Amino acid sequence: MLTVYSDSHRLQHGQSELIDGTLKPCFETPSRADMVLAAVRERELGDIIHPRRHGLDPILRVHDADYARFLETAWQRWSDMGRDYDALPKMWQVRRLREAIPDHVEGQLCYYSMDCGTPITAGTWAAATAAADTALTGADRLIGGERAVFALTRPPGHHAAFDYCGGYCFLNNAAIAAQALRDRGMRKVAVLDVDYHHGNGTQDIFYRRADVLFLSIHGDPRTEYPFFLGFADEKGEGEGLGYNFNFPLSAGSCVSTWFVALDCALDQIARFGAEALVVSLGVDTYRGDPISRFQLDSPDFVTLGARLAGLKLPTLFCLEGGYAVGPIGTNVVNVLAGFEA
Ligand code: SP5
Ligand code: ZN
Repeated sequence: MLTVYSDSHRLQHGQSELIDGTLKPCFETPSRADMVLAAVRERELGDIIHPRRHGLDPILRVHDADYARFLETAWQRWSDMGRDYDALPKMWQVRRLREAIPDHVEGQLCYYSMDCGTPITAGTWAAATAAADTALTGADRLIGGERAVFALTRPPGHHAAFDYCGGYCFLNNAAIAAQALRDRGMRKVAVLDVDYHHGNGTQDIFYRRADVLFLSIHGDPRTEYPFFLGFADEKGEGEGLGYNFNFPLSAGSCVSTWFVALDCALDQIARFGAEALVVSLGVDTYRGDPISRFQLDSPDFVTLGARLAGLKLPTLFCLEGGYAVGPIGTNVVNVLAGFEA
């Protein structure tokens, strides 16, 4: 399988995130992508290519232009205030506060984010756009006839919505690629999100659309991040009604429960008549993940890959979460190798 990879991911290297009430070193680190790339090489998965630049247009197909401009300028405006440390928001626009977009960078940081775990740094925009280009180059190759491509995207994307960042995500790589596939002739595209956390951003982007089916298997938001979205009764709106499927599973759910949900999701993708599949591939479902509570073991990821291959669709894998850094490469490449077996 072809891999698309850019060293520019290193430009996103946050210091800390607020977790369990204290500032802790970021879980989402450059070493994650290094480990995945090393496993791709070691297992001889296939060629590794660099992304081509695609510019802003395909990003603005799924993201708000003012949000993108904020991301692009935030660090400069923050450092113009004399700050030489990461930008993190410190409050949110909750009920009955004004909805107007603040002018000041500090207010905008609060307006355009959903949590306090997603630091904006000097390299955030360069890294995030390189990840989008990585996914877009993967989409190019699918259009060119490739059966499957692995976009080694970092920072991840699935929590980034139309106009906000969060959950270590800035630009929604999988959604940008799914839209590019639509724009280049694929009539129906399915996005399957197997990350431990609900793909709230991708759901937000496609919630009113019938041409992109979104499905997510994740820890139940009653107890798990992102808490405010990912419930089973979110089925889409307007034309999109019936084209959004959430499979929330209790934290601690066993492997067989997880695969039952996967089978339900795969059935829906087949019924939909998808012409291409984008997989938001998080491996934080691993039993040893430090911030998640499912129990998949490394060999289970081979099974996951094999089941996905059963759909017989052109498939783009975009890397999302997975924070057990030691085994992350094995777990990701197990999915890809299982797909190809
Ligand atoms: C892409 C992705 O996987 N983003 C995940 C963002 C999750 N951020 C909040 C995690 C909160 C975990 N709380 C459990 C702490 C265990 N001590
Ligand atoms: Zn996750």
